[in-house]
Amino acid sequence: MYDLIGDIHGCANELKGLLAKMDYREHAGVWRHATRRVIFLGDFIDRGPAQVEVLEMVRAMVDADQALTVMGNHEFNAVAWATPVATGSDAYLRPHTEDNRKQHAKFLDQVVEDSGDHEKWIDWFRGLPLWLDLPGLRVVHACWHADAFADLTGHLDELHRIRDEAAWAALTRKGDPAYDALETVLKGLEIVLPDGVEFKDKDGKVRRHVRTRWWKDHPITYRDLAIAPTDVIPQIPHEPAPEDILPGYDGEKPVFVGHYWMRGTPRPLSSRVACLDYSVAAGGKLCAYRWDGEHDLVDEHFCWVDVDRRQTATQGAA
Ligand SMILES: [Mn+2]
Repeated sequence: MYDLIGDIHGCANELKGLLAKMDYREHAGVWRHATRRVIFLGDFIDRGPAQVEVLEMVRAMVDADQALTVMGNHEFNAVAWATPVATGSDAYLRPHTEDNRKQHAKFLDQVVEDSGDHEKWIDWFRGLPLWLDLPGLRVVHACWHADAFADLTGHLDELHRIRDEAAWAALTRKGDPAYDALETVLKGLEIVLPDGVEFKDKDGKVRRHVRTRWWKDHPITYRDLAIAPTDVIPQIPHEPAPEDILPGYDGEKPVFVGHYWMRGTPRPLSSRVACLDYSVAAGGKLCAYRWDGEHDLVDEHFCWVDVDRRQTATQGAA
């Protein structure tokens, strides 16, 4: 059976604490459990103090057949940042703007940009699958969306890994259907707000799209669907959203996601959907779900550790 672990973002001490709490033990650099394996939900890097250590722990478990993983949007962006648009070009699939560098700066510092280690980890990120459809459960970083998967399939191999350079170019090209599909799967489903409705995000940028609670059933209003800061929610109308706007979730198997910066006490989003990202790099929790084969998810199978504030502060200052 599997223990699923949400977004880690460089919080290595919390990862060790969570694995130990679930009775995993380290032998010769590999964390193992007598009878269980881990599935990681992606977003290993950016923000936190010990990103390379997290990567080493995760990769050692994957290489020793003790864990599976999917790609997070931060690993996708890291590859695009490090990949020139053409050989010898100084333009990259993810433009080297000040904002993009700022988001990625801690990783680039910790791994040392353009070092052999940087190249090694980028190569490893390239081989991570976008989703896993396993007997009894499903795993994806942000949104399980059959139409988006169909738009991506031509760019992926049979294990849902991004196939080649041409595929990376298509997935980072705005306007390409595969770009939108990738955004949905790794960053979440966004919808256009009704005519005339807009809001300012935390950076003061005017937004006409909002992230959605894609797992909700119809009928539902725009406000109930929106994932937005508390002060923004009142600006989003209680107007019914069009019926075809959400994929819905067929509920055939439970699906596990990360990505959504949840707060509070971990519990399922619905009987078949659980988010395991509880904002560890922003002072929250590192969260797992101990899956025993059940079809309906239960509160009691969540397991978490609180952020190690003392260690984060010390390493953050270093
Ligand atoms: Mn994410």
